[in-house]
Amino acid sequence: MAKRKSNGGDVDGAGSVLSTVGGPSKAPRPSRLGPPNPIASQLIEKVVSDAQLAAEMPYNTTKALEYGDAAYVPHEGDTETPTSPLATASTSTETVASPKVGAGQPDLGDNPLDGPLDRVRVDDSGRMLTTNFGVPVADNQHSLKAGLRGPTLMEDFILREKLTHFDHERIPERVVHARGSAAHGYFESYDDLSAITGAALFGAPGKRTPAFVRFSTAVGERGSADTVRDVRGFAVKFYTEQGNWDLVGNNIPVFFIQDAMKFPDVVHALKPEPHHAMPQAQSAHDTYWDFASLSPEIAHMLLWQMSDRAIPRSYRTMQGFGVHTFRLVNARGASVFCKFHWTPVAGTHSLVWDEALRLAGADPDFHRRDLWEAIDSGQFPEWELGLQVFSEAQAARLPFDVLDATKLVPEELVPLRAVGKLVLNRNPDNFFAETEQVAFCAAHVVPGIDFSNDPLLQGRLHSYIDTQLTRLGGPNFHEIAINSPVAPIHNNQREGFHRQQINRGRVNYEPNSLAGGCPFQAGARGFVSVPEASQGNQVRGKPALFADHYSQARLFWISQAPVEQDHIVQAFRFELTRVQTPAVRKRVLALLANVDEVMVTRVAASLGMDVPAPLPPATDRPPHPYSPSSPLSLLSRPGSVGIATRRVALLVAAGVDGPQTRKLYAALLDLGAAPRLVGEQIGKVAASDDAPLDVELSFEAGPSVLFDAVIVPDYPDGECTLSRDARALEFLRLQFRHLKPMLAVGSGAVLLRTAHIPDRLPDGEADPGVIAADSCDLADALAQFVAVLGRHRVYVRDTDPPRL
Ligand code: HDE
Repeated sequence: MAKRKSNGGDVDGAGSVLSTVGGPSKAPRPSRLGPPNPIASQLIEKVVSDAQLAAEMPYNTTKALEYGDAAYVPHEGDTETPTSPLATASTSTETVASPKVGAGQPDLGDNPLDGPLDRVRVDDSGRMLTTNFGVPVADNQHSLKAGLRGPTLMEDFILREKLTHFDHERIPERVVHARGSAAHGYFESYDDLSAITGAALFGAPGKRTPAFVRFSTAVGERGSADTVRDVRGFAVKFYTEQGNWDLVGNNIPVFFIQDAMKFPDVVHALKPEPHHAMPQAQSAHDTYWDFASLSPEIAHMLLWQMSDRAIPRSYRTMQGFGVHTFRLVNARGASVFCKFHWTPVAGTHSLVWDEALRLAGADPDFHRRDLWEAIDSGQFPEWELGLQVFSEAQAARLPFDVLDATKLVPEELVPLRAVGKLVLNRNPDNFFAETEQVAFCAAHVVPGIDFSNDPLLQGRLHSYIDTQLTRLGGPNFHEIAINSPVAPIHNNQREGFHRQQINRGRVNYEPNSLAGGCPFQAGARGFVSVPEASQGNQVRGKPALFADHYSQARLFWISQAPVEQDHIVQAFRFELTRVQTPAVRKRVLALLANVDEVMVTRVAASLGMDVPAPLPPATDRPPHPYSPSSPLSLLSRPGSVGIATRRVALLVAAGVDGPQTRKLYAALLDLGAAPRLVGEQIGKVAASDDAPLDVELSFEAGPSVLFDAVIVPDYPDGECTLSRDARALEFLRLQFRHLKPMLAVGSGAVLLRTAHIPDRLPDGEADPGVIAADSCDLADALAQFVAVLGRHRVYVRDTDPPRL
């Protein structure tokens, strides 16, 4: 080895420090590498500290713990701290700073991608237009041409960049749940649940965890209407300090099928028929009912799907369910089963089917708009999280298998425990960046939460990441801002399309000594799967209890209020009338014949058919005789927000009582409702006083279905021109038909009479939702109106066929 001294400094091994290949048998420690040079000094520091760090780990101290009994106890990886930050740097030049590379040297252990979304929020105020690479754009109106009338030039990199980006603006839509809307918010824990779960978000009373929630329909394409009959997705992403937990649930607590193997089949059957791509976002077609009637495990889901649950008034008035049985695990590794329930503070409310159909045309964005408007006006939607917690021994005593996703656990058998609330308090800044690019995954759980063996859930654990690889273009979708956790991410995964993280250092494997063992395995501090014993031979099949397809379908039916039962029968009538193949219709009736005799008789009669012989059941076991379960009725949860966010139309035309209209308008606003003046066209109408009213919405732009209730104020002259406008009369008739509260003040009642609105129910009783007030008892009438509106709809008015 060459040894040279110069200016008294030791340069032994300097050449090896300068080289990236080979070196002496003993780590070199020169004090300089030639003429004084700060970077070279750092290179020495880097090489020396690097060698020291590696030497700290003479062997893999935890290797033996990977085997045999020791493997049952997760162990933490061995780790050493470097003597200099440069030891783990990629380069000795990392301290060279610039406006692009920044300071260069990170805080050790830091990953700025975990930071709040502020890091990617962009605002253009006061800024010049630029290309994607920051070049200011002088002219955004014209392409570059050879002369004013000449051909466009290939050289126009600005035009090409703009068009190319535009050409690729779309990404594939979700294969299911393509249509959705989302919002930010937080989850607040009521208690310390550490006795049953190690999940940190439940760690203390008052603890808040950021959340992002996406609601969706399941079947329709991205541009389909919100109000179609369908199960709704209720997907919650909790950004916890232990990583992201995605509770990817639905607004119905049971599912169509029992095994992941059948998911592509049920979705294919539900989606538009493949030959002509119709119908859009509808289950009312042959292929769905063909599949359904050959898959009797669907019976329970069918009842929910045909109920008003499948046409919610708002995302804010839906329950949410985790559907599967999950496990909660405490720090000692003890686990219990758990079902998750979200209960809306605003109550559970639904549309009327005819209203839902019309809304699909009048406002396909009805639910998206509703969520946005409520949040943007500060009326933050809230849900309470309830847990049904039960032991394995309790589960074994239930009359069904808790691993079967077509069954629910009646609240009478295992009560709900309220453990926290979810509040949505911020709309997204950008639909695509947040709502479209958010990627939920049923497999994303945190320590303290684990899966059960539900064979539907087990299949989901695969699909969600897999689908994002195509939808979001590669394996780095976790770096998309909305998806990245607030918990630190540190691992040895590298590269792939669209990688943003710039990983420092040369180590991308574990075990290592060259990065002091980092990132080291977390051991007991990490996610540890419940040590559940598995036994049995390999088999494709289902447990015997899964074969009871009808007991809980019947439980749902007998738990419904009469009006809810009517709606179920009418929904079957609608769907099966649209089916074209008689044999399919008949088979559905044969399936329903196993659920309830009265129901199937009514459905058959509504189709002009006889009740066929029931489908042969898949088990000899007699059906379980459940008692009705009141929480299964939508009407059991009226909510506690009064008329907040309810949309109320005040029908105004020339001659309307101005002071009274203004008073009503203000009173509704004070109660949190959203009143609008609706008339023949926008613009001023002369009121009874000197102050004209400004119409906010016309009958054609704001038809009846957009409103929860209507008020016709007084027309002091007794003459209201709206009585000659068919649109106004239709408005009132549809309000009536859709069971909405109607208040007519003074001679406003004339308009109701012209529209033939009955103020009596068929049995002769007064309709509580058709309220006539003389101006003198306006306060009482308004109070009655508000009370009825607070209960959502006037279900006692409901008749089949409708009276108007
Ligand atoms: Fe999904 N589901 N699913 N699902 N699911 C998807 O993931 C899948 C199931 C649910 O707002 C997809 O990112 C399989 C049950 C919601 O982004 C996909 C099976 C429940 C959302 C997928 C199921 C759900 C999805 C499509 C049976 C209620 C929307 C795009 C084994 C508990 C999440 C995507 C959002 C989305 C697969 C069954 C709810 C393809 C294979 C049961 C709310 O991965």
